[in-house]
Amino acid sequence: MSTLSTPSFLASGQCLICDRVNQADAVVCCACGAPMTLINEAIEQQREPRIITILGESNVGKTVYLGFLLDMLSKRAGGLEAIPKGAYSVNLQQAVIAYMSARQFPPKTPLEVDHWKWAYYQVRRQRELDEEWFDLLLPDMAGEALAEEIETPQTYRAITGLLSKSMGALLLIDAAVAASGSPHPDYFALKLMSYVDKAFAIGRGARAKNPIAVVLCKADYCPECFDNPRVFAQTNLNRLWNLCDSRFQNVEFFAASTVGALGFATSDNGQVIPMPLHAAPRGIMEPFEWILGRIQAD
Ligand SMILES: Nc1nc2c(ncn2[C@@H]2O[C@H](COP(=O)(O)OP(=O)(O)OP(=O)(O)O)[C@@H](O)[C@H]2O)c(=O)[nH]1
Ligand SMILES: [Mg+2]
Ligand SMILES: [Zn+2]
Repeated sequence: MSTLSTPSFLASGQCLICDRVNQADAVVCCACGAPMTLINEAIEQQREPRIITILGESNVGKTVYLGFLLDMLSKRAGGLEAIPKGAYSVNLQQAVIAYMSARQFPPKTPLEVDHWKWAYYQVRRQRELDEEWFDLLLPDMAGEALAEEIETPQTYRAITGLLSKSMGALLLIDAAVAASGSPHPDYFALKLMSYVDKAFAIGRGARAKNPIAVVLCKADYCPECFDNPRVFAQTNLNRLWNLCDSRFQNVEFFAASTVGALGFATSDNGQVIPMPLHAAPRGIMEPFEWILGRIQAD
C-alpha cells in the first residue's frame, strides 16, 4: 500500500479538475467526468500539475497537433526531457502516429468527457539537470463540446474547471479556412477568447496574464502563414487580433502543420477524404516552448 499522503492542495478523493470530492473507488469524477487516475499521479508526485489547455473548434486539428507534440516530446525534441505518467498518457500519441503511418487522419474526438485522452507528463530542460521537474496535464477535448460550453457555460464542467485552472492555453485555428476568406474561424475564435477572458480574468479592466499561443494549423495549405503568422492573423483574423490586443497581455502567434503531402480519396458515400501521404511536422514545438518559457518565468 502507498505510504504517500494526499498533498495539501488536494482533499482526499478531490477531483483535480473541478474540485468535487468523489468516493474513494470512483473511476471518473461524478461531476465532470475527468479520470480519477490523475489524482493518483498528483499524490505520487506531491505536486500540483500545471494545466495547458488545447482549445479550438472541431476539425481544426487539435488531436493531430497534440499527438505530434507529445510524440516529439518523448523523442526529446527542443532539448526537453519528458516522461509520460501511466499508459493512458501515451495512448493519444500512439493512436495519432498509428493512424498517420497508415496514411489516415485520426477520427473525431468523442463528445463524452470520459472518452477524452489526458496526457500527464513530467518535463524539464535536458541540459539543466539541476532544474526541477514540473508536471504538465494536457487534455484533448472535443471541439463540439467546447462550442456547446461557450454558448452555454457550465454545460461541460470539465471545460469550466480546466480553464479556471489552466496556466496557459494553445488556441488552434484552421488557417486554411481563414485564408480562403471565410470569417467563420475569426468569429469562433472571438467567442472562444471572450469565454477564456472570463476564466483568466485577474480583476476588472486588467488584461489576463496567462500565456496564450495562437496556432495557425494546416499551414501546409497556406505556407505564407509561416513567413509571418502575426501579419496573417492581423489580416485574416482581425477581430481576434483586436480582442487579444485589448484583453490579453501574453499572446503570440505561430504557424504549424503536420503533413508534407496530401492525397485525396473518395469514401463509399462519395465524400472526399484527405489522406496524409507523409508526416512532416513543422512548427509544432515552438508554441509549446514559448508557453513553457512564460510559465516558468512566473
Ligand atoms: N492539411 C492538413 N490537414 C490537417 C492537419 N491537421 C489536421 N488536418 C485535417 O483536419 C482534420 C481534423 O483533425 P483533428 O485533429 O481530428 O481535429 P480536432 O480539432 O481534434 O477535431 P475534434 O476532435 O472534432 O475536436 C483531419 O482529419 C485532417 O483532415 C495538417 O497539419 N494539415
Ligand atoms: Mg480531436
Ligand atoms: Zn471533476
